[in-house]
Amino acid sequence: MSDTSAVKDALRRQQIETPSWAYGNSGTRFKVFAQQGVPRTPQEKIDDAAQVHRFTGVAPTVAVHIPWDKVDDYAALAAHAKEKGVRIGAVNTNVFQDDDYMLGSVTNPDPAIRRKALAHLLECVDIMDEVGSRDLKLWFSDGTNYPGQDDVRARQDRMAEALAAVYERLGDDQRFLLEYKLFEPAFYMTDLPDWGTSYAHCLKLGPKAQVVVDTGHHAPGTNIEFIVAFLLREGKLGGFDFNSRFYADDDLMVGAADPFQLFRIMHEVVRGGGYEAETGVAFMLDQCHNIEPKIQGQIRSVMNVQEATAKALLIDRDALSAAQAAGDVLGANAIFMDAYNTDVRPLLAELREETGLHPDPIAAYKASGYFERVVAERQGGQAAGWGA
Ligand code: PSV
Ligand code: MN
Repeated sequence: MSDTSAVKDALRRQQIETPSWAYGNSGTRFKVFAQQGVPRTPQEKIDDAAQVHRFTGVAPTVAVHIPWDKVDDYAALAAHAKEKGVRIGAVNTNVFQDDDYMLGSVTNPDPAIRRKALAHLLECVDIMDEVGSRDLKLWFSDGTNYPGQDDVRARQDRMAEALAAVYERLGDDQRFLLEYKLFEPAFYMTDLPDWGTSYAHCLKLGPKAQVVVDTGHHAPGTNIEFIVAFLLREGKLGGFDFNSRFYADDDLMVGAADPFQLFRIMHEVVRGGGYEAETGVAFMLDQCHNIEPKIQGQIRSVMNVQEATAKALLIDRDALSAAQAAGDVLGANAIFMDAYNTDVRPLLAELREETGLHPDPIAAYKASGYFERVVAERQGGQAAGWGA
C-alpha cells in the first residue's frame, strides 16, 4: 500500500464542484416532485452549496447555469458566494430551452437562430469575466430525430464555426469544456455524440478547448476509464461531470450505481497525473436529486468521490508496475482489487477530524438544523427548478 500520509495529503487537496441546479427541484418528463426548503434564488442555491463545503471541506466551488441563475449583478453574486465561503465555478450555457432551438442551436439551419445561440454563449463568457470563472461548460442538445432531416456535415461546419467564435472570445485564463452526449433529446443523431467528436473540435481550436466527460453520456458498457486515460495522455481532459446511471442519462448520485467504475476512472486520473492541480482537470458533479434530499444527496456524492479517490490513491503503484512488466496478470489484478476492497471510511473520518471537521458529514449536517431552518424561512416565492 502507498504511504498513508501521502494519500491523506493528496485527499486534503481534493476539490469537487457542485452544480447549482442540484439544489432546485428536478424530475423526469413525468413529474417534478416539489421538496421542502428548496432555494428560490441563485443566492439561496449558493447558500446550500456552501453547506456541502462546510461539512465536507472539499466542495469550495459551485457551478452556475445561465439563465437559471441569471441575476442583475454578477459581481454581487460572486461576492455573496465569497461571503458564504465558496466561489463560483464553471458557467454552464443553456441553448436548449428556448422554442427557437427546436431544430438546433448553433447547428440550426436558420442563421438567425445560430446567431442568437452564439450571442448567448458569448454572454456567458461576459459573465465569467464578472464572476472570475475559468471554465465555460458547453453542452448542446443539438441533433436530429430522423434520417435525412438535416445535412449532418453542414451541421458539423456550423458547430465548428460557433466553437471557433467562442474560442476567440475566451480570455487568457479561460477555457471551454465541451461536453458530448450519445443521445437525448435528439434520438437519431447528436451533433457531438462522443468523445472523439468533441476531441476533434477541441484539437483544431487549441489548448483552451478541452473535453468534459459526463459519466452518464455513453452507451451502456462503454469503457469510460479508457477515454479518461486517452484524453489525459493527450492533454485534452478538461474535467468531469460526475453522476451515475443504470440505463441512460439517469443523473443519479455518483458512485451509487457503479462504485467500481468510479474507482477505475479515478485510478486512470491518478495514473495520468490528472489529480495534480496544474493539469486543470475539473471534478464537477452534474446530478439531479429527484426523490432524495438535495443537500444530503450532494454531500453523499462528494463522499463517494472521496472514497473512490482514496482507494485509487492507495493502489501500490510500484508493485502494480512490477506485476504488469512481469506479465503477472493475476498479481496485477490482485493489487488493483486490494486497493478497491480497502475500507477507506476510517481514513477519511480521521482526515476530516484532523482538518477540524466532523468525521461524519451527513450526521453533522443533519444535526446542524440547517434543513429545518430553510424549510421555515423559504416560504413563498418560486422554488427553483428546471427552467427557473
Ligand atoms: C443534459 O444532459 C445535462 O445533464 C448536460 O450534461 C449538462 O451538463 C447539464 O444538463 C446541464 O446543462
Ligand atoms: Mn453534464
